[in-house]
Amino acid sequence: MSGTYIDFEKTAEKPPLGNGSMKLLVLSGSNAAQFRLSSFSGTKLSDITDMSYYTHVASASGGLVPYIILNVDQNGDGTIDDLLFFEPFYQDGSYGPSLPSQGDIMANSWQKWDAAHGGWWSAYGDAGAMPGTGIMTLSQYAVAFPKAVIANSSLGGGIRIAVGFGDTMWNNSLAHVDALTVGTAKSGTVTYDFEPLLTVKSAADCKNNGWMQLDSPAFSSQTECVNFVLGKMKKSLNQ
Ligand SMILES: [Ca+2]
Repeated sequence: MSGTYIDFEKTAEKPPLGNGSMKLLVLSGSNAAQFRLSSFSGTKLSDITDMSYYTHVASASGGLVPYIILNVDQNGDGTIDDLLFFEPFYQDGSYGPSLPSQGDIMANSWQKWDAAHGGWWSAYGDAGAMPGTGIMTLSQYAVAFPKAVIANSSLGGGIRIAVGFGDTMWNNSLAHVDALTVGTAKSGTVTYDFEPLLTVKSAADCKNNGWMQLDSPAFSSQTECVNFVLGKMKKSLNQ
């Protein structure tokens, strides 16, 4: 473990979906922990209607909240030309007065961030999108780059939720993320519910559609689930 950590775990404070969420921990801030989603490569920025996620941070100081990085191919030639950053810290209405105010960052509280309608900045200042008061929406950026699409790289998916990459100020940052939603009018909207893997412990777990919730291993019926538990019991009796 190189100072960063991602896990899916049961979350003490009830997450927006289910019982669990994705834990992101950076011990040494020059490292980063990131989740990468590859399902939207080739999606035009101008087609994105939904992009939101929920965060929960242990500390509100410094505005250090899991942020989104989009790998962007500006002209559709297959090469990544830019990285766009959505940072919750800039979404309180004071940096982009024409953008919706999404409130201040609060510690120990689940907060929703609307990245589809919030402000972004470009790694290279392209389209004039700059950190702070230079943030703009994806659709404003797409005016300058109408062919711009999300692009996966050889390292992973083109939509990333990240912590770190910011040196010592990120040291020992603990955050949780849940309910990442991405959608376009054409392909519909998908919400990702981050949950720990659930393993069957007894035959009772299989009943009342309980088998449908299990994923380590997953089952295709209650019978299959019960047989798996009975098989394990027999095996332990034989030993
Ligand atoms: Ca969840």
